[in-house]
Formats: sequence, structure tokens, C-alpha cells
Amino acid sequence: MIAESIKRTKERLHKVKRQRQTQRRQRERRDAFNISLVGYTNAGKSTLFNALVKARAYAADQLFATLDTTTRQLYLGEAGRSVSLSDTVGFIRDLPHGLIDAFQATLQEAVDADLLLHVVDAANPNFPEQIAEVQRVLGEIGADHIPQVLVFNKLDALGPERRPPQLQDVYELDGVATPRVFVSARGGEGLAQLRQVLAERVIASAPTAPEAVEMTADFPDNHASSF
Ligand SMILES: Nc1nc2c(ncn2[C@@H]2O[C@H](COP(=O)(O)OP(=O)(O)OP(=O)(O)O)[C@@H](O)[C@H]2O)c(=O)[nH]1
Ligand SMILES: [Mg+2]
Repeated sequence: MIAESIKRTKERLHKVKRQRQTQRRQRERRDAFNISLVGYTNAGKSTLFNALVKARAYAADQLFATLDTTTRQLYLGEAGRSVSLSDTVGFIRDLPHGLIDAFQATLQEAVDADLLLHVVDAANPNFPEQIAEVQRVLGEIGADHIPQVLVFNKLDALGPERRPPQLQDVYELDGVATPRVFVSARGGEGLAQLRQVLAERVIASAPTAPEAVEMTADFPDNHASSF
């Protein structure tokens, strides 16, 4: 009887732990400032994701386990806090019909974002059409109201005659004046400016959430196992 009781208690404990983990994940999403990388396929989203996250990977490690595989914490020193950065699937024209549902499901991350980092392959002569296509899909999934920062990537691949006079300016995107930063995700140029622009956005739109305090108070078990 005692063995049976221990077993049942253990099962209950396991269930409670799982529920708490789910709750914590939801809370993290709600409290965090969520940034999603979106853009046409091959624009360099994943390369940029890695470049940004690696820069401060030390701060991120502890929270990785509780987030999706494509989401990482990104510490923005200029804003004094972390944000949550998600890589997403690349947009592409004329997606086969059978794939549209699966594609849109994976883009749910983008719909929930506070800010979209719209990555563009600036070295591709078709970039204006690609931007238009991404805008169209964002409209379709209901993410066209989310503020954007445009990242014109592959700066290193632009000839000297196409190099912009400054790395940071404003681009008119469907009638909206949108901050734009030129970067080379591969070489690292412009990433400091991008972090600065992101930090300004975070400071402007979200009060600092007392995440650490809340986690300690509500989830001592998870907290302890994370460090
Ligand atoms: N020259 C140059 N190439 C880059 C740069 N960033 C990414 N690339 C290359 O562009 C290609 C696509 O990069 P990814 O990061 O996989 O692009 P993505 O947007 O994640 O692509 P999907 O996942 O297919 O949507 C790779 O060959 C990268 O090495 C850059 O700054 N300069
Ligand atoms: Mg990718």
C-alpha cells in the first residue's frame, strides 16, 4: 500500500512539474519582448540569428532549455535586459498548396512578436519583389500591424558603387517610415548598429519586467535546476 501511495504521489508530482513548466513557458513569452526574424528564403535570417545570439551567448545558456529550439535569449546591454529572438521559416513565392498550412503554423511565432526583424538580401537584384512578397504573406497571417526593423543583409557582397553612404537610415515600407540597418551577418559589420536600434525599440515600447524576481518567488524548483 505504501509503495502504491509513493508511486501515485510521484506521478502527481511529475504532473505538477510539467504544468509548472508549461505555465512558466507561457509567462516567459508574455513577459519577454519577442522579436521574430522574418524574410524571404536565403536572405540570411539564420546566419543573423546565430551572429546575434553568439555575441552574448553566456547570458543565454541558462534559459535555452525552456524555450523553443529556434528561440534564444538575446541580451541587449544598451537596454539593460534580454529579449527573446526567434528564427522563422523563409518566405517563398508560389509555395506548393499542400505546404501552406504547415508553413503558416510555423509562422505563428511571427504573429505573436512585438517586433519583426525583416531580413532582406540586399545583394539580390530582386530584393524589392522579395520584400513585397514577404509583406503580402505577413498580411495573410495577420502580422502586418507589427512594427518592423528592416535589415539589409549581405553588405559585404555589395560592390563599392552600391554601398550605402550610412549603415542606418529610414526606408519607406508600404508607406511606413521604417528604420533600416545595413549589416553583414557573415562578417559582422553593422551588427553593433542593429543592436543599438533594437535596444532603442525595446526601451521605447516595454517597461522592464521583473522576470528574475517573479521566477524566484513562484518557481523555486525550476529556478534551482536552471543554474
Ligand atoms: N555574402 C554574404 N552571405 C551571407 C550573409 N549572410 C548569410 N549569407 C549566406 O546566405 C545563404 C543563406 O543564409 P541563411 O542564413 O541560411 O538564410 P535564411 O534566410 O535563414 O534562409 P532560409 O532558412 O532558407 O529562409 C547562406 O549561404 C549564407 O552563408 C552575409 O552577410 N554575406
Ligand atoms: Mg534559415
